[in-house]
Amino acid sequence: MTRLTLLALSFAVLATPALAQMRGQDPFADADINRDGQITLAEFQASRAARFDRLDRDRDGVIRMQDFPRIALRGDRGADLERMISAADRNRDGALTRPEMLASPPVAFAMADANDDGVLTAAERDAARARLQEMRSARR
Ligand SMILES: [Ca+2]
Ligand SMILES: [Ca+2]
Ligand SMILES: [Ca+2]
Repeated sequence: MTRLTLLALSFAVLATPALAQMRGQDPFADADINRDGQITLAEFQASRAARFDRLDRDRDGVIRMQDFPRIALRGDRGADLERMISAADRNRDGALTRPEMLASPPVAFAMADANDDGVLTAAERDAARARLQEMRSARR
């Protein structure tokens, strides 16, 4: 897989209407937990755990395609969610557990961390968002 494909995958779930309550389509929106303007890997992982909890709407500890109403999964969006689940679903049972999600590589973080110092600055996040916009418009 190309790096761009991996980035697209990691952003994919954010495009689902089931996540409409989340801010926009920005995987870093809620990640700066201590509000110092930078996102560490630990903060990013914590925000992924929170995202899992939001996706696991019936609180059974797993995310499945069946958790989402069909209307939320029309067209590309269903495919995007399916790709996200299968990318992290280590034991291939079609369900994504919290440990599975947290154990999957933090691709969005790695892609955005341009200088590989383990911290995302605002500038690095802006650059990642710009790349995402480019990919989205290229897909249309
Ligand atoms: Ca921070
Ligand atoms: Ca699984
Ligand atoms: Ca960095």
